[in-house]
Amino acid sequence: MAYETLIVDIKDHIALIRLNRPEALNALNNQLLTELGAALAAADANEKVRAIVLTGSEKAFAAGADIKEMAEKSFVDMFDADVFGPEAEGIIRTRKPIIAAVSGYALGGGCELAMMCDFIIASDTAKFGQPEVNLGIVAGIGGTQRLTRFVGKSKAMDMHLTGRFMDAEEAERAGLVSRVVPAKKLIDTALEAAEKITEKSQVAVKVIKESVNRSYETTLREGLLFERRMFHMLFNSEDQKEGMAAYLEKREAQFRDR
Ligand code: DAK
Repeated sequence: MAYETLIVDIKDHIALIRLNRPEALNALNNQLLTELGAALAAADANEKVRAIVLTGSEKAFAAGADIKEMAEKSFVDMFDADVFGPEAEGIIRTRKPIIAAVSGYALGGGCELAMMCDFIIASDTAKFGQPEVNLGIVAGIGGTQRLTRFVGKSKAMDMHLTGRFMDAEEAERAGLVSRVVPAKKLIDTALEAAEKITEKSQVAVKVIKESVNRSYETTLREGLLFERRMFHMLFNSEDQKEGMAAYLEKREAQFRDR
């Protein structure tokens, strides 16, 4: 499928999806979110793809929801169309791992989009923020919920109430991003991380993604039970037998995703 707001490149089991609205610092308009949903669904359905890297430009991962598109909308317009509801659901429904490679601004919906991915690798130029308060609104695609879980109440309140930006170093310290690398190495680092994932058993990879995400959805007791049952279940996979045999025989495992 041809996209106008994305550049999609599939190579060696990795789908690299680049947001591409440079004239608006990759602001998330309806078209971009619809195309992103379609690209993620296509990557999820493509047997060749085992991991996804989502990125923007050097200046901006995404500077938020498109203010020009939203400015004149009424409550009923937003509510009736359930703006961003189905799009966000589509992103988090993706079963393959998504790494956000963030350079420059990740603001408002851009920060929320990065947080919907499975982990974030940031360049040293990255700036995260939830500046919706400056527009007289609140975050609407998970910012008050996800940022609070990533960085705790105090920092989340600070970010949402003052609208200040967090640089990459602070974001790493606070646990929002998994690593920070020089801007020039961002895409290579994200692709290397994705490649590592592609070498694993894809059965285990999917179970791990579901299990970690379960920690956000349930009590600790239920989450521990879910994890333990998943662990038990994987002993029914060929990849578990192969992974353990390879370890004992001191050789590389040859996973078959079975
Ligand atoms: N929307 C539309 N256009 C944007 C944009 C945005 N969010 N951000 C930047 N642009 C456009 C600028 O208007 C400018 O276009 P022209 O004026 O040249 O036509 C172009 O990108 C370059 O931007 P600047 O000239 O401003 O570049 P600077 O380097 O000077 O500044 C900046 C970069 C990122 C600091 C600045 O552009 C900025 O403050 N941008 C706005 C950031 C922001 O407030 N983001 C939060 C948006 S609100 C909802 C769910 C979620 C949301 C809403 C509803 N529902 C469930 C209903 C989310 C809301 C948001 O994300």
